[in-house]
Amino acid sequence: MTFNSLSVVGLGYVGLPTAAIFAGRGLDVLGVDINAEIVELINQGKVHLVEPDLDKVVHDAVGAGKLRAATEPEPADAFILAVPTPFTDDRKPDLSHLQAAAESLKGVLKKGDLIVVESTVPVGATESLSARLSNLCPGLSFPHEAGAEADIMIAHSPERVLPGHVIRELTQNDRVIGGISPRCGERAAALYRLVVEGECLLTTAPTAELVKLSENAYRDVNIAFANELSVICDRLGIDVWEAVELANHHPRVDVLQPGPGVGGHCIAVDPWFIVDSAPDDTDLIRAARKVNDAKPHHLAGRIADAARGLKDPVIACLGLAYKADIDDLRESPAITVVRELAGAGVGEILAVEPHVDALPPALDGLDNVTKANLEEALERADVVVLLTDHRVFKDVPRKRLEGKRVFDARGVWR
Ligand code: SAJ
Repeated sequence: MTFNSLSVVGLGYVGLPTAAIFAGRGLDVLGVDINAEIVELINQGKVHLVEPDLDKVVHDAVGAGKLRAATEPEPADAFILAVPTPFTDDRKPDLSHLQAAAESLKGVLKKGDLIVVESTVPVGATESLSARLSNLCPGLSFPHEAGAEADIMIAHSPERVLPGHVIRELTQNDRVIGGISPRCGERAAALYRLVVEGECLLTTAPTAELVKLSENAYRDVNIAFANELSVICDRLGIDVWEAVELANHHPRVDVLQPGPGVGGHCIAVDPWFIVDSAPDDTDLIRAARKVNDAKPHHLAGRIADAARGLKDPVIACLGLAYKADIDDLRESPAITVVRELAGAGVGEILAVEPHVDALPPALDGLDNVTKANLEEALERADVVVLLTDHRVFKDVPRKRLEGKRVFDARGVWR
């Protein structure tokens, strides 16, 4: 059976491009989001996110009549759930958005439908979702009980796209697909093969869940190594960038880049889902989180020490986004650095972030922090801190930094 219609629930960084790409392949796609403003914008062919090429893909799909958005789901052959799965204050997975998204399908599901969970989830969550839905839909059978005979098929296929490269990676990356039963996996693979040029790799739902978490924990551990090295280098008076570059000439060494810390809603969050599932067996993963979370404090401390030696210093902090050339401020270490500097009360802080219009709530209302443009900040600053390696900052002529105290947390002005 082919797929004619698809519904994507959650129109964020992953859901919106996914919806638009399937629509571009000819499926009738409904994007569902609880935010009516986002829905209205998309129906006008516009987007609410900064992601290269996304605006064109969405504009074309809406213009061709293949992509619509609504606040409530409608019947479809397949449903992709791509809603946030953050953690709670005590670092436990918060599955409330995912559960609400799944439950919103109860009135529209019919025999033969496929549901794919793309959101990152702890091991076991996809099967639990099947059990929850089964309680809500007594007329239908679900795969955690009925296996291959189930009316509804459910699989986990974690998104793996890199913000900033989403459109390309959505089609080119290999895709891990874990069905609750093998039939569920096959059905989900048939859906993704419509758009994915990479391989579709079939496994069980719990394995797919752990694979996704492991990918991000692996990266976190490796970034933690680089960040720990940078703290050691600060103590020993060695240029960490040069040390990393030289070490990477070894054929079996590939140290990642140190930075102000690790941000975003994935790498700074997902390792905790593994820790939560196996608290006694996750010393390394936990230590990496600790090292990466400590990095903004280390950096803020060094900047504050330098600023204390100056009279009424102006400190320009370049970048609030968690990484280059995007507008995403979630879990951003840059914001932690600015906040801590503000708390230290060592001078006036000018925060520069060309990708957002206003200061985020974490900084808004602090009386020694204002948003500034790059030109003004460079003009007035005694101390310049590069926190995010946006292209526009990399291009700052080195002459503009002369006579100022510079903290380059990304190593781009060397
Ligand atoms: N970072 C460093 N040094 C590095 C690399 C990254 O400090 O050498 C920092 C970045 O500045 C940023 C953070 O780490 O603050 C994370 O950035 P990232 O580019 O490594 O990853 P994300 O969070 O944007 O996207 C990750 C990706 N996962 C992996 O590369 C294993 C992506 O493929 C996932 O789809 C995404 O998480 C997700 O949604 O889970």
